[in-house]
Amino acid sequence: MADRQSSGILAQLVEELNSKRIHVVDLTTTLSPSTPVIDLPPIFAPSPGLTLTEISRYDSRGPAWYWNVLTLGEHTGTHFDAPIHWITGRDLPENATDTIAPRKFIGPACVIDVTADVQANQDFLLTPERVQSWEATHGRIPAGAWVLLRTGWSARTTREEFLNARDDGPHSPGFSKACSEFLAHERDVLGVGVETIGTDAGQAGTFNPPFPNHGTMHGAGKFGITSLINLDQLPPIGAVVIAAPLKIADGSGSPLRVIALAPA
Ligand code: 23J
Ligand code: MN
Repeated sequence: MADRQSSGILAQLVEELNSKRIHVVDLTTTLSPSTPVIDLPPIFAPSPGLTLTEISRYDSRGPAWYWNVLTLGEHTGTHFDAPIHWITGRDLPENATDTIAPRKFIGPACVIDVTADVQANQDFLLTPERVQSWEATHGRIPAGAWVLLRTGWSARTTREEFLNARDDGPHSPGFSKACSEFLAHERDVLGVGVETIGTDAGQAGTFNPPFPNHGTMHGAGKFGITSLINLDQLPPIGAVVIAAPLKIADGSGSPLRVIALAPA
């Protein structure tokens, strides 16, 4: 009976997908050799973008098959940040791409729209107060939710616009340290997802401490997802995100396909 009921829920899910009452939103950018990677100060080692090398393409190297070799940094394009990525998460249990419990790859989405704020200020930081005013309208962020920061940044399609570097470094929105602490500790989120190249603001290298969202989230065993698109196709609550990184042994993250199930 229990089996019947649970398979009934899943059969209903398939039916809702078939009838388009639930639609599948692709939150992933296309991964290509021109996908931008984060531009750290030159004193730090850079992460390489994607190189695709052909093995064969229906030719003498393989007459009936086409395939490539990928070379890329783990943190390229739409990608997942595991807790082990940051020094604050280095000793946590189940902190790498191969050891995170797969249950954590599925969670409800809370989408916070700050597009107008970011239009006025490219360095906009989400604050706990702003999250609480969102909660006053949409309800409390449940434990195990993804908080997706909708900034409109994915409309910036050239590398220059997307990285938005000036003489004093990159400028893009993110989270205040207090906000990351609030989401990790007061709300117990799965993590945060952003449209920008990293889960910290462009200027976060100059913050004290530097990169506070990485330090806070990963120190609390939480995740990050970057370079999301199509967040404007999600409701503030009610969508479910599926985000499973590659099972790289001791991996700090990976490119992935991020899918949302959204009510039509
Ligand atoms: C390394 C150092 C700083 C940052 C990052 C990586 C990322 O954003 C990343 O992709 O995790 S801010
Ligand atoms: Mn990353």
